[in-house]
Amino acid sequence: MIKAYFISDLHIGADESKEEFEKQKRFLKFLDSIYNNATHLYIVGDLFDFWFEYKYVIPKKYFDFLCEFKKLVNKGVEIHYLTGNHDFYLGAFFDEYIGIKTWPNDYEFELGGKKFYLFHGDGLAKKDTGYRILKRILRNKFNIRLYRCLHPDLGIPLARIVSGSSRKYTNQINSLRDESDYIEFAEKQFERGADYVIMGHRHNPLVHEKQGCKYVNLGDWIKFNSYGLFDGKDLDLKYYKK
Ligand SMILES: [Mn+2]
Repeated sequence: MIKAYFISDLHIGADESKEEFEKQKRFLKFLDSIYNNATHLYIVGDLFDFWFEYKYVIPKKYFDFLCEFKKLVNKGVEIHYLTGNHDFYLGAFFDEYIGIKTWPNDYEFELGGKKFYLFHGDGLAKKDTGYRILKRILRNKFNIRLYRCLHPDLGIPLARIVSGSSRKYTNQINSLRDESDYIEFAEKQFERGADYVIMGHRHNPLVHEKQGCKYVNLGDWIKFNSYGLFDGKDLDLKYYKK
């Protein structure tokens, strides 16, 4: 029996607020609630508000979540993690130490006879030229190596500032509430043969259907606590309630 869960845009570790703490608790409960039936878990980007992989250290803030994922993997749940614009550099840590497969861009696969296309969705909006340039800089190998030279006690807080302003910028683009670029992109994937297109980044849960194909935007866990669930027959957008 297939129970595949899809989540995105949790932005764990965004700040020190009470809301952030509540969100983290909520998400840990969610992970606990799927422990008994999940077969797959797909993280479609921006799980952490900031993840950058150093050679020797990992941020202690995320320890609880990494343990939960390890528990799921040990139980036999297959976990995939696509990079978002906030966790843009996932190194070998996830695969080597937790058993999570990471994908730097999009990821296509077949499950239960259906073709899935997954992508975080950053840089898709035509108005988002600024970000597309930034993405090239952030993902440049030389720049990554340069950033790694910073001590994590400096590098992580610095990245948090950048990450915070990037969140504000994305919110601005998203607040236009123009879904047309995303729908157009999803329909292109339908034409290429995808049954299901799943994205995030918009922080706005959405289901768009066309000729038996479905585009689901996963929303976020800041406002909506939304997630996708594929039970082997159909894909639905759901909302987690305690
Ligand atoms: Mn995003």
